[in-house]
Amino acid sequence: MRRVKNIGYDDDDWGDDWGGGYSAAPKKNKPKAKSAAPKGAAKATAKSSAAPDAAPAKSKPAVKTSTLEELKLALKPADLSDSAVEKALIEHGSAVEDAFLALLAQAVESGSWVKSEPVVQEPAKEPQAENEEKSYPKKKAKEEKETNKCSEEKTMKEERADKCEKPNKSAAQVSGAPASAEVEAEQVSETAPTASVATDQRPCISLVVIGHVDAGKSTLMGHLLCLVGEVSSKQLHKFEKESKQIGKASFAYAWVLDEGDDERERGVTIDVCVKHFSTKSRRFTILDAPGHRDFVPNMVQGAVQADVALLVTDVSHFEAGFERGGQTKEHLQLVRALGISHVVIAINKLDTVDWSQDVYENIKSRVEAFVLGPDCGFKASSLTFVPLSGFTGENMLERKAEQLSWWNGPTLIEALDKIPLPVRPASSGPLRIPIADVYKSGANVVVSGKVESGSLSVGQKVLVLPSNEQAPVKSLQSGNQVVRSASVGDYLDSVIIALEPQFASIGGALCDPKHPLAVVDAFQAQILVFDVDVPIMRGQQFMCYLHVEALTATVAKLEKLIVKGKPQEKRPKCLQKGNIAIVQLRVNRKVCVEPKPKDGVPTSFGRLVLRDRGSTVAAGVVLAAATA
Ligand SMILES: Nc1nc2c(ncn2[C@@H]2O[C@H](COP(=O)(O)OP(=O)(O)OP(=O)(O)O)[C@@H](O)[C@H]2O)c(=O)[nH]1
Ligand SMILES: [Mg+2]
Repeated sequence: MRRVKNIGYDDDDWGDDWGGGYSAAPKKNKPKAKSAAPKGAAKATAKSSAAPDAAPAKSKPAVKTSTLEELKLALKPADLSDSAVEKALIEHGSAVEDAFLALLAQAVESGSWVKSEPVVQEPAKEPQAENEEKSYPKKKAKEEKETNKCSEEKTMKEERADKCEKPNKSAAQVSGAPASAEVEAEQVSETAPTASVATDQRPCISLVVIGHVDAGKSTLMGHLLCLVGEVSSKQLHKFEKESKQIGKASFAYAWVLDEGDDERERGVTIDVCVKHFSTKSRRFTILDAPGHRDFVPNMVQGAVQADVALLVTDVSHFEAGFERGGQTKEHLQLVRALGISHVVIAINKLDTVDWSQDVYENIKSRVEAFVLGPDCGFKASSLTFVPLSGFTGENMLERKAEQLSWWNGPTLIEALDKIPLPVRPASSGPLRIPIADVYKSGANVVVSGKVESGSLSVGQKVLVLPSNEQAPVKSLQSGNQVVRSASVGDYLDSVIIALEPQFASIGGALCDPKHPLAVVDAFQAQILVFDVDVPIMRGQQFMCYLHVEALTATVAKLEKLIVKGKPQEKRPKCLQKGNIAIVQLRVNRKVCVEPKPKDGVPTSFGRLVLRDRGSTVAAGVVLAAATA
C-alpha cells in the first residue's frame, strides 16, 4: 500500500448519510426526517410504521415493517417481494446495510436491477414541494463543494507537497479525484441509490492534454471549463484575486487545474489533473498532463488512461518546444505508442503574433510533417488543427476576433465534438479497471480509474488485485454524478468498495472475479525502440510504465528481432533505433498484466513504455504473462 488518504468518514457516517434508503433505520431505528425517497413512498412508510402501534393485539412481526418498506423502496427497481426482503433481514440479524447489499447483489446478478429504468419520478407528476425535497441533497452537495473547496485545497496541498518532493514515488498521482474526494463521498452518501442516477447516454471520451511546458495547456482547459459552465464565476474570481496576490495573475485559468500549492507557486503542472465536461454529443474526461520534462512519468500515467489527445503548441516559443529537448515530439510519440490514434492540435497563443495566418500555416506544416512521418505514424484523417488563444478564449467556443476571419475550420469545441469514437474492448468483456488513486473512507475504500473493459454496477462483487480480495461495490460516481453502473470508457471518480483500505493500492486493479488478470513479475513484450544513444542490451535496467504502474524493469532476454512483420531466426545481441523486437522483461514487484489479444484492442494493462535517464527509449505491448 503506497498511499491511502483518509477522507474522514467512519461507518456511522455512511449509515447516516445514505438518506432514507437503506441506512436510516439501522442505527437509530427510525426513518430519517429528510428522505430522498419519493413523497408517496414516504407516506406509505409512515402509514405502515404506524400500523403495529394501532394493532397491539397482533403478534409482533419478525422485522420492523418500516425497515422492510424502506428497504423495498431503496431497491425499488428490482421489485422485490416482502418475503424476500424479510428473509434477507432475518438472515442478516436485522443488519439493514448487510441485507441491502445482499439483496442488491442478488438483483444485479439476476439482471433485474441493471435492466430496470431509473426510478427518478416524472417531474410533471410530482407535487412541487416534493421536487424541492428531492433535489435538496444534490443542491446542498454542490453548495458544499464550493464552500469546502478551501479546506480541501489545504489537504491537497499537503499531499501535493509530498508528491512534489518525490515525483516518481507513486505510480499514478492523478489529482482530480483527490481534490474532490471528500465532497464526492458526501454527495454519494447524501443520496439514496434511487434518487440520483446518471442517465446520460452520450459516450465518454478520455482526453489527455499534452505539449511542451508553458504551451498553455492548463490555461486552455481552465478557460474551457469556465466557458462551458463547469467553473463558477465566483471560483474564477477567487483564482484571479489569489493568483494576482502572488504575482502570477496570468495563471488564473491554469489554477482551475493546477490545484497544488507548489504547482501554483511555480506556475507549472506537476500531476495529471482530472476534470469533466460535455459537448453536444460527447462526455469528456480531461487529463491535463504536465509539460515539464521532469514530469514525463506523470504525463505517461495520464496518457495511458486516454482515448484521444489534445496537443497544445505555443506559437510564441515554438522552436523551444519542438526541437530536441522540447517535449512536443516526445509527447506525440508517447501517445502514439500508447495506442492513441486521434489528435486535435491546438495552435495556441495566436494573440501574441497578431493572429497571423502565415505563422499558423508555418507551424501547422511543421507539426503535420512530424506527426505523419515515420517517427510518429498518425494518419492524416486522424488530425484536426485549430488556431486559437487559450488566454483570450478566441475560437474555443466561438470566433469573435476579426483578425481570425481567415479561419473557416472548426472551433475547439466543434473539433472535440466531432472526435470519432475510439475502438474499445467490448463492454461484454471481463471487467478491468486500473486503480489510479486510492482514498480511505472509514471501513471502506474509495478508488478511481477508467473502465478499460467490461462494465460495473452497484452491488457487483469485484476482485481487487494484487491483494486478491473480493468485495461488493457500494456506490459509483462518474463525471460528478452518482451512477448506478459504468461501462467501458467511463472514468470513475469514485468506486466505493466495502473493503478494508489496506487491500487496495495504486497500480492495482479491479476485475471480474471469474476472469482475473495475471499478476506476474516477468513477461514477454514486443517493443519499438526509439532514438537511443546506447543500444539496448540484455541485463540493462529501465523505468517501466505499465498502465498506471511505475516499476524497474530488467531486460532478461532479447528473444527475436522482427523485420517487416516477420520474426528473425537469429537472436539479436542488441537493439537499436527503429528496431522492433520481442523481449523478456523482469520487473521489481508483482504487477497486473493483460497480454494483447490476437485480434483486438489491448487494454492499458497490456501497454508499456520504457524510459532511461529522462528519455523514452521504447514502447510496446505485453505478449504473454508467463514468468521467465
Ligand atoms: N498570451 C497568451 N498567453 C497564454 C496563452 N495561453 C497560456 N498563456 C500563458 O502561458 C503561461 C503558461 O500557461 P500554462 O497554462 O500554465 O501552461 P501549461 O502548458 O499548462 O504548462 P505546464 O503544465 O507547466 O507544462 C501562463 O502565463 C499563461 O497565461 C495564450 O493563449 N496567450
Ligand atoms: Mg499545465
